[in-house]
Amino acid sequence: METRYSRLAGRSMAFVLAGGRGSRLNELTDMRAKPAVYFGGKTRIIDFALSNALNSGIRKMAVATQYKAHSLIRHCQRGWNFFRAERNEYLDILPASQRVSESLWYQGTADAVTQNIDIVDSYGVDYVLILAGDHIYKMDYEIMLRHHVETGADVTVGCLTVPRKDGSAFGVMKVDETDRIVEFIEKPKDPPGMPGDPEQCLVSMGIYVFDWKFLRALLIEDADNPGSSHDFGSDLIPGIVKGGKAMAHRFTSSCVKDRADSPAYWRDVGTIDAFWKANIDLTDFTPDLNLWDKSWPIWTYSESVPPAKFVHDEEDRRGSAVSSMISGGCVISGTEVRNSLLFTMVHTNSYAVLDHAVVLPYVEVGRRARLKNVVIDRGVVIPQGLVVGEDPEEDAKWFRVTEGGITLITQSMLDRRAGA
Ligand code: ADQ
Ligand code: ADP
Repeated sequence: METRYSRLAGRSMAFVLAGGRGSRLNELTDMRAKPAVYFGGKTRIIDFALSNALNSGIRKMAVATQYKAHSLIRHCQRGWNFFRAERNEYLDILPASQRVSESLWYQGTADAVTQNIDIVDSYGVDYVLILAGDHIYKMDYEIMLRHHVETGADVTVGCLTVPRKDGSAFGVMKVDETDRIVEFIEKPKDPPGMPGDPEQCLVSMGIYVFDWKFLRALLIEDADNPGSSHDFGSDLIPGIVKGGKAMAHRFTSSCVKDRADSPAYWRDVGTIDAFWKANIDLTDFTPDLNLWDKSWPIWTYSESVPPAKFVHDEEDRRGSAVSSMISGGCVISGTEVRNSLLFTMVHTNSYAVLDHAVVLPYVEVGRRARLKNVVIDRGVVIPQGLVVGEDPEEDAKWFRVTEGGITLITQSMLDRRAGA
């Protein structure tokens, strides 16, 4: 019978790459890195990768940060500080800090690991799981580690299928009948379709398992290569495909504990439209992403706040929410909330209507505001009577209206409007 000690997770560390900007999230990443962007009411994007690692049994983690890392670092310090070094559990935050190299930043994703080789060495692990800190999914990495060990691969690449038209944003691969990768092209202009399914392509999730000894040697070699951009997707993985053994590990529903029979959920919430939709989807009757599963919790830093409160105002208008998720600390006073997701400590006032709204923490919604198909940034004060989502031309004068018709509202946009 399997015992805890036979788990490969106990001999592994997770190295989370969390330095990317995520520029397609526009003003949502003006002040914070993409992995620190809020998602799902209580959590931030990075909590998914870290929770997957924790739930898989990994107790050694490092988070490499660089771009606008302040709120990300603060979040990790507040929410992920329960590791106990005396039990060989570690979570290190590794800002690009010129510790080793003279260059100011991590040059590419592989360089982020190279600059911290000594720290990985100190963990004494056999396997390193490289993760991206900016995707929403649940995955048991123990299964991927086992696949890696069973096939004796040099690297195992997590992969999934996407429509071919979306393939250019990814590393795209071709595999043989054993799922050995025979070709890997980073962000091809014209991605190859899959045999038998030409409108789909097999793409990298940007997550990799390596034997640490192998990766360590490869990183040292790569650091000396002036022609390399020191990036996993552009340099290291294509190199291994040519000269070694790279295996594809398919992300399917059997990689997810609770929903073995439903399609595996994975989202890159890299645009405002995708971010809005993935949050609003959680208000569905049966959302594809199950956040209610106690066997696979998404851990986070959670403020101590009172439960959400719904009040009839003085004029007896009902504060109500239907098909919505309302987080702790919210006060819904005389407001009608429909198909919306409200994060912690959102306060709304009488006669206001929120419809398909994603409202980040600490937002105030003034009386008679009507907001539809919006994303509202943290801490925004919505003035009384503001109407958004009914006249796209008017909205576009002040706010960011996306291709998909979603309006992003930040405080600086409102200040500009108020000053005009
Ligand atoms: P991209 O997502 O374009 O492609 P990248 O921008 O390198 O890759 O980001 C990967 C991860 O590393 C992100 O989590 C990002 O935040 C982080 N990151 C980026 N630069 C970093 C740096 N210098 N230091 C620390 N962290 C950094 C990659 C792969 C593709 C794959 C997609 C899947 O290269 O092959 O298909 O991920 O999304
Ligand atoms: P992010 O915008 O990435 O969420 P933080 O959550 O760390 O960044 O903080 C954003 C802003 O909110 C900061 O200006 C901070 O001072 C403020 N803030 C953070 N926590 C609270 C709180 N409990 N009450 C009021 N303001 C807060």
